[in-house]
Amino acid sequence: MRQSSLVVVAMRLPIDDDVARDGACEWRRSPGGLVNALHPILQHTPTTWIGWTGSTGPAPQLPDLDSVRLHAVPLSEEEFAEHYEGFANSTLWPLYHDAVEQPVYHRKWFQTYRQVNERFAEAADACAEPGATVWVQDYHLQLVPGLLRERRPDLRIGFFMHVPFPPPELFVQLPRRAELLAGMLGADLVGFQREQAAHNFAQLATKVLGARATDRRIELADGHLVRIGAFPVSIDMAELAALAQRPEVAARATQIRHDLGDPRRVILAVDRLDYTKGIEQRLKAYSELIAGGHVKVHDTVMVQVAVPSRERVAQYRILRDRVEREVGRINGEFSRVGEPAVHYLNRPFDRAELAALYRVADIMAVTPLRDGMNLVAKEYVATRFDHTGALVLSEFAGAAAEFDRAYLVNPHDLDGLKGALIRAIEADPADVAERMRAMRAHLAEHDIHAWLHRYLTALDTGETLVAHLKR
Ligand code: ADQ
Repeated sequence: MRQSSLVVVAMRLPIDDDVARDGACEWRRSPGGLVNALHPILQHTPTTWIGWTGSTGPAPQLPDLDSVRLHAVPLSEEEFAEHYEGFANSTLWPLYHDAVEQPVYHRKWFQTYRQVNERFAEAADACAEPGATVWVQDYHLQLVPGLLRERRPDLRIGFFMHVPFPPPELFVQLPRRAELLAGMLGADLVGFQREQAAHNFAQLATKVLGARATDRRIELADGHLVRIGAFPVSIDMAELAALAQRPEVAARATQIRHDLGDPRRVILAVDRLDYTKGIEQRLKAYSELIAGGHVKVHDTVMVQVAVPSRERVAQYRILRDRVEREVGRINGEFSRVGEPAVHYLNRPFDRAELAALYRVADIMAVTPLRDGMNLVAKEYVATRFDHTGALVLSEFAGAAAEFDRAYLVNPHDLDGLKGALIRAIEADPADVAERMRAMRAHLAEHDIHAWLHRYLTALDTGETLVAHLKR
């Protein structure tokens, strides 16, 4: 086994897997994410990425990816059902998103969750050289920092939560709440998307474990000190901006607009098909705008991209049926021949096609009911190099803490949602440009390279790791 001085531990390996069981399009798999940002480190630091391929059965031997060593962790069919679809995505995911769907509790699922977390911790132990830095990602692997610290007190361990971390009133529902908190507290640094999440975590450490905690640090009974804080994740703005400016992407954008009937305005939404994303509320708001005569189908069209996700989980199948029924209802009621009111696209696209779509969007509607960050909002801003385009953004997306110049909205308030869409549709172009400029300036300063630098600096990995990073 080759040992590395930096080990990233994430549920998924950073590879595109066409046969992925859940059909999900998660950030970990997007080629422009964390792996690219790690690039400047890789020439100097042997790095291993530990994760699952997306297929059940024995783990394959994988070739290095851009000099990152890939270490696949196997999952059996039963583990996939009980850890990934079960405890991670039917218990923790809904609970962490304000319980917008009822979390499901099964004792057996937690046992399997722990078993899979143990396997990831064993793999990290095997791949980490003495004194290495291990960076664990997200809610699928919350027990790994604790399990790993027991085995390897010599390691520097970071944990980052990509999804929201809920207020104590919700978290305390969890039957195994103390174990889950203690698992995260095995890390030296626990990072969240928003300050509020760090605050919730500190309160829980006090309430459930009796630790001494502030919003910056938690001191455990055994003297172990854990630093906590907000590290809002980001995207590679420069890369996406460059892609959006390519002539073939511009040509494709013109073609898409033409295919849409050259409408005066295009409203775009791009989501994983998930009940946290507020897709139904958004469609309803749009249909009420048509019904109320605020928008006319031939001059304002809506494009809803919704990539299938976690399709074997019942709540996701039910959502898909409901969304498709609503799209059918709206189109049945308001479309004219050759002029659908809603263009509904239910499949993944490559980055260039996505960039072309963002270029077409005069209004981008990002209105999740709750979201850790929401990278789509940042991707849209990255592609609007000419400072056009209005972003309608939910207050409940992590991105809202950074984009206070977006048209912010409470997506639970249907009239408020309609009002924000109308404000964005009717906005003065000078106001739109001024808002977009401010958001782009923020994003340029806070891109994925800055995120990585801030996190690794806070984790105190030593000069050798951060010295080579782009800022
Ligand atoms: P997700 O819930 O998956 O991520 P999000 O942040 O919006 O949500 O990222 C979705 C990604 O998928 C984006 O990069 C987007 O471009 C891509 N995508 C969407 N539709 C696509 C399509 N049709 N084809 C191809 N790609 C598509 C979780 C948390 C978020 C948090 C991220 C990162 O739920 O809150 O922002 O992790 O931390």
